[in-house]
Amino acid sequence: MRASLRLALVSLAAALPVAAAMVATTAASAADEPTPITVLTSDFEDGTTQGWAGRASEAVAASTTVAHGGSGSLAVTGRTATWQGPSLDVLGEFEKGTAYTISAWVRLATGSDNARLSVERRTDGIAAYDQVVGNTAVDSGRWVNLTGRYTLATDVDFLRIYVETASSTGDLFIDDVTASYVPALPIQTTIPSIKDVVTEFPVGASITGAEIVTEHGQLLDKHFNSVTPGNALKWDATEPTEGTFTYAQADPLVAFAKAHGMAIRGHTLVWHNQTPSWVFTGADGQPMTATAEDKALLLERLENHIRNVAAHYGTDIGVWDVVNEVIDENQADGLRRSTWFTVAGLDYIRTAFRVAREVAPHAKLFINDYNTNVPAKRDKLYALVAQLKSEGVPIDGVGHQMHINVSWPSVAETKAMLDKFLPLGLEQQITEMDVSIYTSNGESFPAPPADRLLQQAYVYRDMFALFRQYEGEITSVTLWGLADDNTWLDTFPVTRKDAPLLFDTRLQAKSAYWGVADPTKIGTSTSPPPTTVSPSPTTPGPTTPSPTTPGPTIGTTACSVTYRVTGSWQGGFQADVRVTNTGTTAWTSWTLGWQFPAGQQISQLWNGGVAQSGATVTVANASWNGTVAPGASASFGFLGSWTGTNPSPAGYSLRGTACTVA
Ligand code: 9MR
Repeated sequence: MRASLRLALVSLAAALPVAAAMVATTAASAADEPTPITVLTSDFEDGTTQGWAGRASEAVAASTTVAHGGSGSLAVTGRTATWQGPSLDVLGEFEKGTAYTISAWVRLATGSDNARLSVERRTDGIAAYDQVVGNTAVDSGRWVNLTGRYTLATDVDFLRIYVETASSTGDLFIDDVTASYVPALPIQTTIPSIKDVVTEFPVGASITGAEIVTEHGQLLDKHFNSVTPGNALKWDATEPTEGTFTYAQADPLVAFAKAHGMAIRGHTLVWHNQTPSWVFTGADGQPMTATAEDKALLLERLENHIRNVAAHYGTDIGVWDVVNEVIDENQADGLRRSTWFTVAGLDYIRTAFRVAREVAPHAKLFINDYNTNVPAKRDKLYALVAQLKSEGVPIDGVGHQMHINVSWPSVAETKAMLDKFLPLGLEQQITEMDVSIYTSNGESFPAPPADRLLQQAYVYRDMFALFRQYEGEITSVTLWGLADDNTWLDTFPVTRKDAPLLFDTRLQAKSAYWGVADPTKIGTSTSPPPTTVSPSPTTPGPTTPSPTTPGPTIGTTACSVTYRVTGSWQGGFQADVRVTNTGTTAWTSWTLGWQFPAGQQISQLWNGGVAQSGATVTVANASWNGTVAPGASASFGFLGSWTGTNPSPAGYSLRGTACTVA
């Protein structure tokens, strides 16, 4: 470890409260998250630059002119471009697949501007820039905090975090920069896979690079059989400058989907957002207007874009959102006044479908929009689709985004939305479903309230029950994200933590998941909590065995145990335990006991209920992994603390019967 970085490893366990076991409806995961592990702290209190450098010729130096905390900060002077600023090598600190929270305090020497926090990464000399925190107003009068999350999703040989400004090149200061992460929990492998439960249509998730690595990739693979790259196929990602096509973001996502046999929805060929400004700039360098010349150039660019992007993926992409969000129900004709429309009229839509059909004749071509349940919007969309169809425009389906919340819309309104389009004989897909826990812009919860999570579970239950009645007509249902740790709703319509998906921020099943997988388990103790917190010895939780709990049906000596420490840090560790039924009779429940040899203490356990008294640990099955057939196994995992040494237990017993140690 370089001296310039001070690695502050915080014991997870020491800070963890031991709480009573909770059911899904009593608390939210965010509140239960363990203390993050800090991998980087730069406070500039020692009079050095602590490894920070400029990105070019600008100078960085320790300073006492201003400081956020203590008396030191880092001053950056001599900037000649907005992208110049302080940067730090984090190649040795950041691991692929781990979600880091990066925080930095920024202050200008004079004036005001916007500041950004980003990561530059390079692989084999090819650079890419990932924005962690977007434009944030900063000035010379106060310190402003930039905090964002970053997951490295590719192998790199260069990795630096940096701060830049949007328009000015004046001197600036940074201070108290930290990067930390919360260790991932293993995914629950014994709960039903959504894709096995819902068989009427593929069930998908929108993904970024962060969703295909480590535990996220495992969760995606376990539950979903379709994916939609959330941003990677949009125009700004695929053709940032005219005629230069890049697939660096999307290719790994498509490769992952193919390797795991998942369908891929291509999103999106034409949209008014995330489209570079050059697309709408005329040959004269001016913004395009409704002239014949500009229209011809715009349609030519559109055609060239679709030919390249759709051809690049060929038959790998079976569905394209050809046009996205083209409806504005407040217009008499129902058509959004985007630059696409004002320059090219309806011809941009006609051209897009025609070219997409030509380049990807195998693919189903969709028109996609939000709020399609709202009658006014629904009817305008219907009118447009009916018109396009009557003109012979090759349109195959209607995509309903379904960005909804816990109290809106009703099932009846959603049913009316689907029924409206049935006479057209087109496919329908739910393309971007999420269920916000918020019902107004004024709300903001530090952690998702229990009643909202319960409401959300019922919404997922009722909506999926509805969708499943449309087998053959609804041909795919996609959620806009994999888990609550990465959702666009954290910053829209205001910045606040939302929790709109089936899995919580630590990838554990929420009641919402059970709403889809098995509604009988919503809000009962059989529903695994978002984060399973171990019961304290004096407060038995729902999964802790009571003395009267009937024991497992065990034949002869019948178990073997694998105990594996999967991660260890100063004072803390994570372990996986697998207990295998080596006997001849199925168990209907199980209780595993052991002695910790060196004072280890369990602070949090998942996929089971734990009681610890001194060195003696007893773990009982959770409701969903009690049944273990001969030859099969049940697994659970835990976080614990240790001091001195951390040896594995010497032996295990299953309700009094010794197990072999594998
Ligand atoms: O999920 C996307 C988010 O990361 C982007 O910042 C945002 C910006 O336009 O777009 C989000 O995806 C949108 C999708 O492409 C179209 N329907 C609405 C989605 C949520 O905004």
